[in-house]
Amino acid sequence: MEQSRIAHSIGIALDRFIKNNQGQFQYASGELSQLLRDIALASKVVNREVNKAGLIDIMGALGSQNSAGDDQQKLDVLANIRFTRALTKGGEVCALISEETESYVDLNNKGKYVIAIDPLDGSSNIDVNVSIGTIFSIYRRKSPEGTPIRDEDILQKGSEQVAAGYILYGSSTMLVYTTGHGVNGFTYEPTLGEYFLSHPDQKMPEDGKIFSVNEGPAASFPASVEKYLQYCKKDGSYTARYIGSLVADFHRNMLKGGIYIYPGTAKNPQGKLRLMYECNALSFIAEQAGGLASDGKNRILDIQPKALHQRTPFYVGSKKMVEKAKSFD
Ligand code: AHM
Ligand code: MG
Repeated sequence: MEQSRIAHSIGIALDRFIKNNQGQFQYASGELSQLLRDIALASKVVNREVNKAGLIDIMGALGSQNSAGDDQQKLDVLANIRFTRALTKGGEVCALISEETESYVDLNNKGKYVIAIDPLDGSSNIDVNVSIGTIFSIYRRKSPEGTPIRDEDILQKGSEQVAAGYILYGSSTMLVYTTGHGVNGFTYEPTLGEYFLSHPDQKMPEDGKIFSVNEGPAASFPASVEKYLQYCKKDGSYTARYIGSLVADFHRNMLKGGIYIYPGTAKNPQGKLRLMYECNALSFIAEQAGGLASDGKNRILDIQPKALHQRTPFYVGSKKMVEKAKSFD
């Protein structure tokens, strides 16, 4: 009792929170905790670079190099380098799946964990000073440590995640994660360089009034999505909010109650979003917060991935809204 009161005290630093809650994890050996700390550390570096984005651009335009003498890189590539470096040094991860690399990257054969990451999501917003995010899913490898990575280690269902989270680089920077025992959100304090618990045991409102859909390609949406959108617009009681950064749209809907939909379209019949490093993590978090995530028919977490960069239609958010959207099928 006392332990859980301390563990959930608003204002507790992320490191201490991870340590206090380590015992909740079935295989508690400290490695998952270290892995979460590695991600948090890399996210601070990325946050610093995101905050300097405009300046980097100016310097980039002058053809300058950074302090290490490297040519200036695009932020999403840079973020991939930062996370890969942190996870390589940490040693807990055997294989890394990233939006930025065609096939998975072998990190450390002895590592127990596999990570799928979108290092910087929201590419259309990176250059225009609008919120962007990092999304990550963590799995335990299935093959014995020290042996070569197998497909079964990489292509795991979302229901097998042992932890997942996101970092939102917004008006403030937040790290939100779950290890399957609820969802906790931490806000970054830049002058102290530390995340502090600000949103303990987050719950998504059961119902909501926000729908987040890019209706540009609506002419090729499935009829069921069209009907649901008409339903949302029927009496003016719903409101549309769409940032175009999945993490930011998801985060707002989790706090306020809402639904995010990216259905199949003529351009992307399977939707635009990637199952392994965009949808699975947010689906795990949504369910842990009392929400739902579906491809319109099936639970996202039950989909068996067949390829690293597989796409899926994505409906995520407040339970009643996702159920309602599915009911038009
Ligand atoms: P990205 O991985 O290239 O950044 O694409 C993913 C992003 C999501 O963050 C966002 O929800 C979606 O693409 C927006 O797509 P659109 O511009 O088609 O509305
Ligand atoms: Mg992405």
